[in-house]
Amino acid sequence: MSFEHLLLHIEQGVARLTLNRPERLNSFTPALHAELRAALERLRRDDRVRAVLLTGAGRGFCAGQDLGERSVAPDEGAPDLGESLEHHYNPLIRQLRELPLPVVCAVNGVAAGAGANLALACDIVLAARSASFVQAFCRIGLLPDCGGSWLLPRLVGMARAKGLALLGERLSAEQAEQWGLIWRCVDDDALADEALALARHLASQPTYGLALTKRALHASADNSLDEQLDLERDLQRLAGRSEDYREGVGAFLAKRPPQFKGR
Ligand code: LHQ
Repeated sequence: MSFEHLLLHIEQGVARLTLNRPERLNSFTPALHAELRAALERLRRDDRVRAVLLTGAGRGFCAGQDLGERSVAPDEGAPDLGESLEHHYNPLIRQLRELPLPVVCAVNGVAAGAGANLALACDIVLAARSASFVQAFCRIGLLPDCGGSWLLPRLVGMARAKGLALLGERLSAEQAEQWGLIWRCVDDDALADEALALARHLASQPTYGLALTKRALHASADNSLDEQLDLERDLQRLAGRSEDYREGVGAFLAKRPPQFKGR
């Protein structure tokens, strides 16, 4: 499978996906959307792949929608941006959230608009110290999309979510870490290695259990404690039937490192 705007490299259980339109800060076009979704679908079906690492080429991570495609002439009718969300962005965010694999995002530079919220939709977000997050939507008359209006208040609380979304100021990676928006901010020259090491670690872990963990945490946003307890019971039942659970307990009792197969 070859791509024009995306690089895909699979090694040691990790699929590294690199958004590759650096001259436009890896902003999204329909073609990039189509490629990224096709790649994620392929990874979901590939048994060799047990973790995904998403990053950007060049000095930015992703500047959201390519606005070059969006200029509207005065005599043109209003565009239907809802169509773009329905057909491109929303399926992408759902696909990432539902992927039964851990997704690490290495934010190598600015993440703006949909690019910022794409990063936040990943499971573990590392960012280079020089990277930043911009809810740029308000600067062009839009509201946060790609799940941003749902995720931001849950990650950083309503006061900070409103500040970010209504002001559209750059938030540094360090501040993002301090606020709990991301997992960790690391030195620029360490980002690629640390992100890969993290993804490789995750790829050696009980993949099915991690997928169930993702499901439970996502569901918690809308569940009562009672509902969540029931869900934990049901998912733990499934986890307990996995080969990796058997291996984990066996290895613990035998005082040896486990060899998880992801099943
Ligand atoms: C760009 C872009 C860009 C094209 C930088 N497009 N060229 C969903 C539904 C449907 C439609 C609408 O959108 C959405 C979701 C969204 O994502 S809405 C939000 C769209 N994104 C933005 O509004 C961000 C626009 N970009 C910026 O504000 C800045 O470029 C940021 C803060 C990202 C980076 O600033 P700088 O580091 O100062 O870089 P720069 O502005 O100089 O950009 C570098 C180049 O990249 C430049 O091209 P040039 O030819 O002058 O070198 C920019 O024009 C281009 N670029 N973002 N989204």
